[in-house]
Amino acid sequence: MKLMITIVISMTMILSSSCELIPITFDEVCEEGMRYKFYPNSTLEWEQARDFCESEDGFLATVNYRGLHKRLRKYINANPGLGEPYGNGYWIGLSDRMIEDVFMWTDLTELTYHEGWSEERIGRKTVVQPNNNVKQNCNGQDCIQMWHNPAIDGKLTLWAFDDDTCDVNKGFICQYTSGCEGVTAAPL
Ligand SMILES: [Ca+2]
Ligand SMILES: [Ca+2]
Repeated sequence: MKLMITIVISMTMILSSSCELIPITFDEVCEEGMRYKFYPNSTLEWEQARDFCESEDGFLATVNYRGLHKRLRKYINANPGLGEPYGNGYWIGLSDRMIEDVFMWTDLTELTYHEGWSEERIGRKTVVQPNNNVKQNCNGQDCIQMWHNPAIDGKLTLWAFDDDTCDVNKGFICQYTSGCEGVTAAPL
């Protein structure tokens, strides 16, 4: 039954709009020739997730432009199976592990999309990420997730960027350059 619902949802998304990501299975989507695969039930640390993606000839997802970020988060919100990843988020391939506050993707290119960071109001305070929080680990936070922020639960989750401790276990998104040949989404 669940499988049927998943298939129906996927088919609906294929037919609904050419502006949507193109799903392959419910947890894989194509965008601009790239394939993105979600691993919501993973319990890997950032480095383990990175190595896993590389062992599959991929890499931890590079989400370096607004249109891609928006489409990925819309896709997650539209698929119940993706909405509650282990550890409240998906690791992506961004970190400041080498130099504090210099955020780089796993291919060592720098972050150029800066609007993706989480910004939340808690009471009168606005908490802006990255905050390199040292509460849980004195070394701070150097690995980036697309965050299912529990503080804004109930609203449509933005899956905005947040730095977290690298040895936390959570879901992740791999990106692959193969598997989407011939699949074209509408331009942004
Ligand atoms: Ca940091
Ligand atoms: Ca943080």
